[in-house]
Amino acid sequence: MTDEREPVADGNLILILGDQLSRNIPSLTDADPSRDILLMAEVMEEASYVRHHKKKIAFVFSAMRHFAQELEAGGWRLRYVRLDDPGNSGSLTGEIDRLRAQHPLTRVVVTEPGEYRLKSALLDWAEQAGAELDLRQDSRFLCSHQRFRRWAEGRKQLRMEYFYRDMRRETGLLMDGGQPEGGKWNFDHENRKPAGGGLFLPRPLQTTPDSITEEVLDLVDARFGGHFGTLRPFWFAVTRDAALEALECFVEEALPDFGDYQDAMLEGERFLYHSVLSQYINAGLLEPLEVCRRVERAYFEGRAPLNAAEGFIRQIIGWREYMRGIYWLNMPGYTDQNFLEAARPLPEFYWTGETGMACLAAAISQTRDDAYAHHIQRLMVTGNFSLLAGVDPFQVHEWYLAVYADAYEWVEAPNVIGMSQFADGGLLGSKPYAASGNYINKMSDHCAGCRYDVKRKTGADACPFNPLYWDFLARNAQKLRENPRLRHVYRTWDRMTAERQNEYLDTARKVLARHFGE
Ligand code: FAD
Ligand code: DLZ
Ligand code: SF4
Repeated sequence: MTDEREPVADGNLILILGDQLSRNIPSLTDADPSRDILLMAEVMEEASYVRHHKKKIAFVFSAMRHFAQELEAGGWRLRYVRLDDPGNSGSLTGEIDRLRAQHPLTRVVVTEPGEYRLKSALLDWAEQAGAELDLRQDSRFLCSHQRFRRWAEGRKQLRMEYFYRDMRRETGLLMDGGQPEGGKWNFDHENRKPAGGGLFLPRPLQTTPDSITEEVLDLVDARFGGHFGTLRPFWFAVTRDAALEALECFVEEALPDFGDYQDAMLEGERFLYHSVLSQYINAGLLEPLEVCRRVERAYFEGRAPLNAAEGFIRQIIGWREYMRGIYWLNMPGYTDQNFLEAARPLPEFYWTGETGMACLAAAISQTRDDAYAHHIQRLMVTGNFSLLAGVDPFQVHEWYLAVYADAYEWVEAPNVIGMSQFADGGLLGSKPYAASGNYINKMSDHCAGCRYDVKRKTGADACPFNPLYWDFLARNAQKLRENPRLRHVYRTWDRMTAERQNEYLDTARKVLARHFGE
């Protein structure tokens, strides 16, 4: 897949990143196949800036190789650099240099990288090399950085709901003239059903690896064997066609119940009614808007209820766009925030799943096996535990960035630093997502099989989330007590006897000692 034809000087060098696997990216739309040379490169720097899950690396490399094959079949001049190619420089800028040494192309065209880190590296490189770098806005997103900045300017508080309504108006999705379909913007109060036994549980589409993927799996096994996660069985889609099949499978089988059971968790059921499409959308195999239009169509054809279609579309044109806006508005520096001054190290069991807490063991072991956990597991189980225990948010952020197949900093960091760990002090969310074991018990069946007792608040058998919840509130009272959404819980704390408070704090101390060796 290496272009060895005559040197070219008058075209552009177009760099396509591993999460830009779409023909609609702006760096390709006006490209000239007869003059321009495309560059795609598997490089150690991208594969190891965090120790990505093995399945994530395999997914990205295999999807890159399949996309490169499509481009070549479409007549493009493409240099594809494999990780183990002799001479691979190890970095994307190094690969640009190597290609320019052979073809003295003056202009480098790139669709803007999703991560600040890589955008800065490319800008630094261009300055040092004296090269012309044409960075183009990523048109796969609905809201540009400028547009988000304008929206945010002058607002005392940034809240997703108002941003989302603008996106609905702008896209026309689920709109009835100027009004939201069904008369309401948001049907979330219908979306909090716990799952029970006897439900029909669909499975996301599972694809059998072809020879390209098998070769990548062997490479990942050999080169990244020490990284977190189980590599085989590998079942992700790695082409646009297969990702479209996965979308159809979701719309047909899971979408109708997506809304009702969005917050539910069930032992042994990893996906419930979630779409498991985020890795495909983030890598470019699916376009966010086409996914939303498909879901809207299912609603108008009577194949999915409004609470499901609206809930799903809100996640994409609302949360996903909003998270990206927050990230670029606050970088650099957003990932270093630590409003609650949390300083404990990430517990070892986040890497092994070896813990007696059944909810955490389930979330972490499926993360290890599938590089996937759904939103409520990420937010209310692994995220909630590290928040309550006071784990350093940067370590939590690095864990999330490494372990999920859909993890890129632009979407992961606002979810972790902002939404889950409240490390930005409330820029993104109005209160911390802190909860005792009661929430997990209500939304899941994990507690029934747990060695801890969710009903016990203190003592050796108490569910650790219970004492940690009060310890978190007591520890952070100075910073959180005046939060209007927490006043009632502080009133409950204040009404407890000093003896009861001490029982909570004492049990919390023992839990922390057990997990952090304090
Ligand atoms: P579904 O439940 O089927 O939702 C549909 C789609 O909506 C998703 O595919 C995704 O594109 C979008 N979406 C839903 N929630 C969010 C959200 N909060 N932010 C952005 N998009 C959203 N999502 C990532 O894509 N990458 C991450 O690295 C990531 N890290 C997260 C870390 C934490 C602590 C939390 C709480 C959430 C994180 N999310 C992340 C958001 C969300 O959990 C995942 O998008 C979702 O679980 C992916 O599974 P799914 O495709 O089955 O989603
Ligand atoms: C995630 C990833 C990995 C594992 N490897 C590569 C790679 O070798 N080459 C590449 O171009 N992209 C890779 N990616 C995706 C990039 O990390 C991603 O483009 C940046 O983080 C910007 O979002
Ligand atoms: Fe999790 Fe507590 Fe329930 Fe155990 S009892 S599963 S630790 S919430």
